[in-house]
Amino acid sequence: MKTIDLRSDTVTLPSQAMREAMARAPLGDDVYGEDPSVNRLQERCADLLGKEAALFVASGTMANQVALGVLTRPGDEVICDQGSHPVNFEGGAMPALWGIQPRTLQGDRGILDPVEVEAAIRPDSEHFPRSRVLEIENTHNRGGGAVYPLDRVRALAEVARRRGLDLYLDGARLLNAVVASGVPARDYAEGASLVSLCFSKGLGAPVGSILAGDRDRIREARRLRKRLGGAMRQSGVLAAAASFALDHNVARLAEDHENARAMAVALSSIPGVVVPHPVETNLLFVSFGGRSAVDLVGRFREAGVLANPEGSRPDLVRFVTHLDVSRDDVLEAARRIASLVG
Ligand code: TLP
Repeated sequence: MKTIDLRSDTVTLPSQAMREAMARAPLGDDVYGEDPSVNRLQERCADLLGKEAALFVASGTMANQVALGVLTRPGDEVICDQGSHPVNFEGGAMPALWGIQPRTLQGDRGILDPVEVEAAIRPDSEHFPRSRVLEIENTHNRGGGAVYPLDRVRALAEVARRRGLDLYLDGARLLNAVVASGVPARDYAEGASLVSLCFSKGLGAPVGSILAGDRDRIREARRLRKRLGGAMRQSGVLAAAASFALDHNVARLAEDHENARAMAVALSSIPGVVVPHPVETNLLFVSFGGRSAVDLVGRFREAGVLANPEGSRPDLVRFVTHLDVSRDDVLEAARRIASLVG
C-alpha cells in the first residue's frame, strides 16, 4: 500500500532535475560573500520582493527570529496573531533569544483587524513594554492557509507606519498567496520592513528561506544569522535548489490548491465531517464529528495516510497538499479515510 503523506508541504523530496541543478551550481565561501549561487538567489529574491537586499538563511524559523532580532531590543513587544508561527512553533525563541514578548490578538483565521492592532499598541510610558513590531503571516498557517487580502495588509502597514512600529511579514507560504490571489509578492511586501519566504515548503526545495529588506537591516540580519550559527559556507548547493524551485515550482502551486479543494469536497460527503474554513490554498482543516484528532491520525496512519493534528482545537486534523502528491493520491486518501470513519 502506497503511503500518502499529507503532514506538511515540508516533506517533499528534491526531484532528480533539482538535484542535477544543485550538482551543477557554481560555489564559493558565502561567509566571504563569494558564493555566486547564493548571491544570484539573494539578488533575485530582493527583486521579487521589491527590497534592496536579501539574505539566504537556513529555515523559516531562522528568518523569523533574525527578523525579530533585527527589529527589536530586549523588553520590546511584538503584536501578532495568537496562532502565529513564532508564538507556537519556534521553541519559545522570542523570549529565549531576544528578550521580547508577544502581544497576541485573535485574528479572523489569523487575519488581523487594524482597529484591534491599533488599540493594542501601548502608550508611551515607563510602565509598559515598548510596542515595536507588528508581525503578520501570509498565508496564515493556523488560519487554515488563509490569504491576506492586499487592502488589509496595506491598512495594517499604515497603522504600523503611523504609530512607529515596523511591519514584519512571515511569508513562509507567500507564493501560495501570490498564486491564489494574483497579487504580486512585492505588493504584499511593500509596507513591510522585512519579509521572508521559504523554499522548503510548497516550492519543494530541501532547505532554505530568504529574508529581504533594506541594505542596513539586511547587514544587521547577516550579523544575527552569524550569531545563531547560520552563516554557511558553500551554501550555493542549497541556493541552487531554491533557484530551481523559483524557476519551476511556483505556478504549479495552483495544482496543490485545487487538490486541497478536491480533497475537501470528497471528505465533506462523509456524514458528520465538517471542513470549517474555506480552502484557499494548500492547507485543509477537517473535523470528524468532534472525534479526537490525535486518535484519528493514528488510525489514518494504519491506512497509509499521514496527517497531523492541527493543534488549536482537539478535533481538527490538518492535511497539506504539495508537489509530491497528485490528485489521484488525495482522492485515494479521502477514500481510505471514508472507509475508516464513514
Ligand atoms: N511550519 C511547519 C511547522 O513548523 C508547523 C508546518 O509544517 O507548517 N512560518 C510559517 C508560517 C510556517 O508554517 C513555518 C513552518 C515556518 C515559518 C518555519 O519554517 P521552518 O520549518 O523552515 O523553520
